[in-house]
Amino acid sequence: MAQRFPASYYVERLLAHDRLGLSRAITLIESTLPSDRELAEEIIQQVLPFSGSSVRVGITGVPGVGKSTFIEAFGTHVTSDLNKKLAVLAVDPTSQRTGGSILGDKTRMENLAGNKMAYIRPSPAGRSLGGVTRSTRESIILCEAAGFKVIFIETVGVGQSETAVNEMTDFFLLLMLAGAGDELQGIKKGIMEMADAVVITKADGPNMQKARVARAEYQNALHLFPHSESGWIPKVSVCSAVENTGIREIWEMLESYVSLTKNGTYFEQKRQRQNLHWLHETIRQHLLDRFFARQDVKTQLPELEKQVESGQKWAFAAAAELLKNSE
Ligand SMILES: Nc1nc2c(ncn2[C@@H]2O[C@H](COP(=O)(O)OP(=O)(O)OP(=O)(O)O)[C@@H](O)[C@H]2O)c(=O)[nH]1
Ligand SMILES: [Mg+2]
Repeated sequence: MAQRFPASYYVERLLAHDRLGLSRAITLIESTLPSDRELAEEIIQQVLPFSGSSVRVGITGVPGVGKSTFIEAFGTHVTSDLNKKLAVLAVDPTSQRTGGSILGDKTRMENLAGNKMAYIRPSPAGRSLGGVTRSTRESIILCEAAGFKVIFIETVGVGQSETAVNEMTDFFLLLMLAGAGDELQGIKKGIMEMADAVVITKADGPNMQKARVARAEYQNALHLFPHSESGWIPKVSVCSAVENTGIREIWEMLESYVSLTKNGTYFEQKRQRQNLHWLHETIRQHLLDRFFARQDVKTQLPELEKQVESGQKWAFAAAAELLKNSE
């Protein structure tokens, strides 16, 4: 088993903004061992009062859209031009690529990876979506306690992980390609609806014109969605991470969102709602895990599944049969 320290060690190191301490604390919260969980929860509880003061930004888009290159350029702007400490985390439950997509392509983030103002942490490998989201959610708190003022959470735009990332961030950025075909490139309407901004990537060279057209199209598409109670109207921007154009404007947009929502109560209320979401989500997940781990469920379920499939038994009756034992 990996080396463990008393809770006070992690708390002190985090509050001293020590990177090694942060890495060790994240490794601990990624563990599923019951003794580690207890220690992890104690640490999080203690640093909670020192968390919350960052801007949490979700970044998503289909594979190849340019997320890593964008994070490198955008992150360099945040750390080098704005002098803000940045943490980059990921929710990537599918990732088997050398322990996570972020480090897998370290070459695309060369600058950030070697930057003292930036901290990059890949998604824990080989875990379920529920496991990865819990770790990332807790890592946000640890990074904030360790003095990070901006947090990017990257995810791949292909499934449920966007919803989870949307539930842990203040601002949600969707990266899109221009002219890569309709159907919004397999991005589901629900994901578009979550976006606070759509960023059209690779707006350089021969792509420039297409990017401008796409911008107008997406702006129209976003207008059709119901307006958010925040009063924010989702924006579309274009950028080139390679030529470093449009990057500064995206940060300015983010700042105008933050000042708009902090001007009233929306910013804080959204975070409170998210906390409640994680409370309920954790309870739901725990009950589900316990239910499916039960011996009687494990033995009876396969047989009931067959009967339901063949029409011998009614689905609700079969479910009731299993559930009545837990009441
Ligand atoms: N011309 C141009 N190419 C870009 C730009 N950004 C990224 N690319 C290229 O697009 C390809 C994919 O970029 P990545 O940053 O790896 O994309 P990704 O979304 O992280 O991809 P996955 O990690 O596979 O999901 C690479 O070949 C990049 O060099 C850009 O601004 N302009
Ligand atoms: Mg990538």
